[in-house]
Amino acid sequence: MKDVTQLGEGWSLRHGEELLEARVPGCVHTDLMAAGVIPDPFLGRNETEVAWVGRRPWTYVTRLHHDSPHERTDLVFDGLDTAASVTLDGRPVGTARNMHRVHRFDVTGRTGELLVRFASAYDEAESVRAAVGERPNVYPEPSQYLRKMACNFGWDWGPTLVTAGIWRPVRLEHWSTARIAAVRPLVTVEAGTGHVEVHLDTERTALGRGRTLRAEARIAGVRAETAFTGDTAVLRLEVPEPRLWWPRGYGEQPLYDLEITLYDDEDPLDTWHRRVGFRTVELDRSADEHGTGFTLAVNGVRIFARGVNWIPDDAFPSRVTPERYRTRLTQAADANVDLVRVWGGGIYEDDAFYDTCDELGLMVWQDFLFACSAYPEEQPLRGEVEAEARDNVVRLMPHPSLVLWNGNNENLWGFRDWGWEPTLAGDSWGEGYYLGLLPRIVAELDPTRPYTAGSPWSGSWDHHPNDPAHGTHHSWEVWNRQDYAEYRASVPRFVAEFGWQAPPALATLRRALPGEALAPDSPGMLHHQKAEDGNGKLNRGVARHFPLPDGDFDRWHYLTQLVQARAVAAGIEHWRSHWPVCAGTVVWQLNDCWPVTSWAAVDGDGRLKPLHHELRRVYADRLLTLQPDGPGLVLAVINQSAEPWRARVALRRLTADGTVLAETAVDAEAGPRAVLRLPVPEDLAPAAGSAKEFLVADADGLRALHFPVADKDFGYPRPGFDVEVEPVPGQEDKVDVVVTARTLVRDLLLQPDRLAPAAVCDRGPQTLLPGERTRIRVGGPGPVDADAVRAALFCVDPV
Ligand code: BMA
Repeated sequence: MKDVTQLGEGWSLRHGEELLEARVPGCVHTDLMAAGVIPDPFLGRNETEVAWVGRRPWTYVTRLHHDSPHERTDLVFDGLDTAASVTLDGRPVGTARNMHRVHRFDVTGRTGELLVRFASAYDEAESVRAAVGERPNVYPEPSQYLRKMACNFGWDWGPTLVTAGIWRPVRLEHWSTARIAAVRPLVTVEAGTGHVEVHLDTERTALGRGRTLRAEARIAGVRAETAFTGDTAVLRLEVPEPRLWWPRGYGEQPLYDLEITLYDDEDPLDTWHRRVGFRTVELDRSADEHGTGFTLAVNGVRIFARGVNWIPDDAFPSRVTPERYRTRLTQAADANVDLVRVWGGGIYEDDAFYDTCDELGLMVWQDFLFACSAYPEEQPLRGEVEAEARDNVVRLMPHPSLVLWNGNNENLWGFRDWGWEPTLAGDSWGEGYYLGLLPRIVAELDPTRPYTAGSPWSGSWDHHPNDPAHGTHHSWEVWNRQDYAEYRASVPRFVAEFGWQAPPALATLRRALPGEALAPDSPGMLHHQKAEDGNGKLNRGVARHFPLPDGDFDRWHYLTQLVQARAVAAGIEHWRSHWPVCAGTVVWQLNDCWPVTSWAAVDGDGRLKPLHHELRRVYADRLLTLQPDGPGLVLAVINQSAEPWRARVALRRLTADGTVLAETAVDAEAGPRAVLRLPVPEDLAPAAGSAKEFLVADADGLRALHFPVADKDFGYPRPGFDVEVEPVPGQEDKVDVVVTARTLVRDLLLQPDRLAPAAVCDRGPQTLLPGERTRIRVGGPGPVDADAVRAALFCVDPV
């Protein structure tokens, strides 16, 4: 039987004459930090100070002892970042130039000093650039000339910290006769029967060649076996009436253990195990009267995808543990998200990411790793791209959560719109990957899953790649140049990216910018804002709705966070109200990779921004929203559950002081997974341009509001409310904050980290009418009284 030894211990990093203790998996930056050689690059402006690290070669060293009776010993690196040469006892073992591949080197009978020498990623990229010629890139960095996480070179939310290191586990595998090289389970469901077609690839030693071996597969009490003499075998299993795997909110997530064993006579040589799930997935891209759709269907149920974009959770991805993946993905699930798009400027994530998505019922859309630049198709890149795609398609395809492969991020769009086409003047730029190589690999290895060439992509060059009427669309004009209300100007078929920035939680800023007198433009705040004119866009976004606070950082912070939440909600409420024409929204972005002002809903320290709470509301199965529609208003009753929603909707036209001017109740029934759009009766709609009236719709504990004018023009009263702090019986680490409104209180928000850095609460912005009361549960605030709570509460205030 194959025998595996992990090689995580006993590594050192050479730093001049010194040998520093090294972590494997890890990277140079984290080792240098642990040794006190560099400060934490995430704090203050240290990023700039440590830029030299990425410009140097680095060497990792350990001693390799092994003594095995097996015929073969392989040294297997799950991830080398990036340009590496490996030697053992002074003699070459192999080289690597791709962070996204597994490297396996035959080291049979060899021991001694093991060195892994990394060239600077810049040197490697620049030498490839010199060989293949320069290509356009949105960022002034050479990220497209080597196969390394692109955002490592900096992004509009990420630091430039160019890493090197053994970033995934390394081990020795000792084996004889044959080993399992790859297993590809093709899982399908037909007429209630589950089919698993297992494609097995093996590697044999010289002695094992030509020998008759036996492979056995087991799942759910069903067994198949086959004897074979070549390198490959196919086993077919039929599972009668398997329980189906569903996205969360649609059903359960049953997972089945699939076990493969390779035998030589009765002796097991190698085994493989994964959990798989039974479900079908289709992507409907048929043409209709609106253009070309883009609708996912799982087990035949068509789905409005409630998505978020995922970026690497740490600028040093080797630090992300399975527990951290679980925490972050649980935060997504808590926000009623059902789809996570792994964005192409990052990595193929660790298995723990996809395991967690399988369990939580989060559908995964996986980009191939190409983002925002023109990628050469010449060698040595072409071969690396092919090898990396094969490795990762095979690794990820057992996961039922994986529903879609996507060729790239924004490169088809960039070619057409961002001046690349003329600059390239016929040079290769990646089209051959997205429209040729990658779909061929997916069709060959993973034919049960859909592939789309890019995001955005209209389906063909017949339409502009970002045409909202065809396929996927990225909606960035609004954040860049317009008011968030402009999201309502179009109904794209699928919004794969859109978003709005806000600063992280205050406690995150205080930790990241120690000692700084915080201001929107204080040095650390500007350093931790990477977007082009980011603060200008933030300020203009606020100023369209509120007087821009002058010299009041806390209010600026509240308003920017509030506008972020409102903006994203405005987009989602509008687009969901147009299901099934629009079949999904994928918010840019769920998470951050360090403490930064960004589009994220969860900040770099894992704290929730108000947007996270808003997502929970607007991504819930049931959503009530009021939408402008021509000269009037529409009440959209949105129901994504399998049951009809029979709602009695109370509509009230109110004045700013709470006087009811008109009211009515309408019975509305939205069918299963359907939207009902009802015109608001004319006498209920507040007069256009009125600074005094607004409309409230309430049903089943949900509320929708419509104010005819911007907040700065509305006649809000000075907000008045009472605050009480109540203990929570039996839960000493929690309190309830009870707020009772004496006036209209708009967008009341508790920022729990102001009470204690680790405190959390269960509510985002909420609007109370005079006399209404809300209860906000706070976890971990420590001893607090009403005054402390008041200092952490914000709301819209006319002065
Ligand atoms: C999209 C993404 C990222 C970027 C984001 C915000 O284009 O694909 O490249 O971070 O917008 O600008």
